[in-house]
Amino acid sequence: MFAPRSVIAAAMFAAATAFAPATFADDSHGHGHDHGKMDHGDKAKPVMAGDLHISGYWTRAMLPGQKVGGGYLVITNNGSDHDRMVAISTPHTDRAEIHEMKMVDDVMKMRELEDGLHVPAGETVVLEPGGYHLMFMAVTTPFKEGDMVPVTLTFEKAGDVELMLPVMAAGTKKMDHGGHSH
Ligand SMILES: [Cu+2]
Repeated sequence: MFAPRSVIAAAMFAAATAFAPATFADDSHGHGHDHGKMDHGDKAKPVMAGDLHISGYWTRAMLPGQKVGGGYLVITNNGSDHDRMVAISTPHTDRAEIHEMKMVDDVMKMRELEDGLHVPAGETVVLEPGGYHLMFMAVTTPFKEGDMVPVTLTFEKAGDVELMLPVMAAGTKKMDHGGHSH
C-alpha cells in the first residue's frame, strides 16, 4: 500500500543480498516495481468524495535534515452544503496539521487552523505555498523526489479521503501543469 516503505524495504533487501550467493541475488530480480519515469500530472488524478472534487495534490522533497514538509491541493465543493477539513494524517508523522500562512505586518506568519479548513458550498479552496497548506512536522525520513506520500484528509461531511501526494523537486513553488521547464 505504501510505496515509499516498499521501496525502502526493497533497497534494504537488495543490500542484504549483495554478498549472498549468486542464486539468491538472481532471485531478487523480477518482482520489483517498475517505477519508470514519474509523471506527476498522471499520478495526481482528481478524486471525488461526496460533493468534493480534489485535484492538483502534491508535496515537495525535503532537504537532508529537514523535518517539516508541506502538502498542497485544490478542493472544490460542488454541493449545496458547507464542508470542513477537520484533520489530516499520514504514516510519516503523528504531527500532521492544517495550516495557514499569511503576511502580518510584512512578516510571514504560520498558524494551525484549529477550527479546520472551511470549504463553503459552491467554492474552491486552494492549498498552496504561501497560503493554506497541510503541514507535516517531525518527519523522520525526508520526502524524496519521485516518492509518493500517503495522506488521509478527514472532512466533516465527505468523510475520509485518501490521497497519494507525488513528491516534487525541492523548491517547487507550484504544481507544473503546463510542462514548461524550471
Ligand atoms: Cu505550516
